[in-house]
Amino acid sequence: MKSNKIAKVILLGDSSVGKTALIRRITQNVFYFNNLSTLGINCFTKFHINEEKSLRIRIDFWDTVGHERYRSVTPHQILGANIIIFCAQNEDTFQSIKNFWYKECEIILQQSNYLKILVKTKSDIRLENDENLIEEMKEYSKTIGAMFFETSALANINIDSLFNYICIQSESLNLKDDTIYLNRKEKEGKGKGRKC
Ligand SMILES: Nc1nc2c(ncn2[C@@H]2O[C@H](COP(=O)(O)OP(=O)(O)O)[C@@H](O)[C@H]2O)c(=O)[nH]1
Ligand SMILES: [Mg+2]
Repeated sequence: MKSNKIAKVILLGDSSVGKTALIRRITQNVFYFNNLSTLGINCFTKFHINEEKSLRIRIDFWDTVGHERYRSVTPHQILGANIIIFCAQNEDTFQSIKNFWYKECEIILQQSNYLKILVKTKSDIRLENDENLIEEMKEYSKTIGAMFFETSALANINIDSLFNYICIQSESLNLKDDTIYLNRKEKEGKGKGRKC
């Protein structure tokens, strides 16, 4: 591959909206009713390869490992993010996106050009006010310039569409290089090394 890149994806939203389940479904195609996985591992990876463009993108999905319970986002978790997926399941958790998670991201990421996605999770569960909520979420995504998806990790709804969207959009984002240079000359020649 001529070009190897890394895309940093962060999922944000209140506790229990289904962020971990979404990551596990996207990256491993599994679903667990009780996600013990949040203990320890917090980054899951999936590759996007475009043979025609000779491009390989390592897409890292970062889970928020319980901090969301205290609604504390530390800048280092978010800094450098290329894509933010805001996750909400119902009216309350959607209000949290508007009043907290999105605002916090805008403060931390400021002028950075990051891709925004708004996801309504657990769409296998029908809620009383679902139609209104979906309309509200669509409207809101337009105002913040986000793409909107209704997903279910349990029923595997729209998971592929979401991942495909991430892959296609990643190709035109300004991503970090993931090329490992074997010797210094090669690195100096290209002017781009791997920063760890
Ligand atoms: N019905 C349904 N339940 C889900 C779905 N995704 C997650 N859950 C359940 O919701 C709970 C919280 O999910 P989790 O991924 O841990 O939420 P997180 O705190 O945002 O990471 C767990 O009991 C999951 O099994 C879904 O798509 N549909
Ligand atoms: Mg979790």
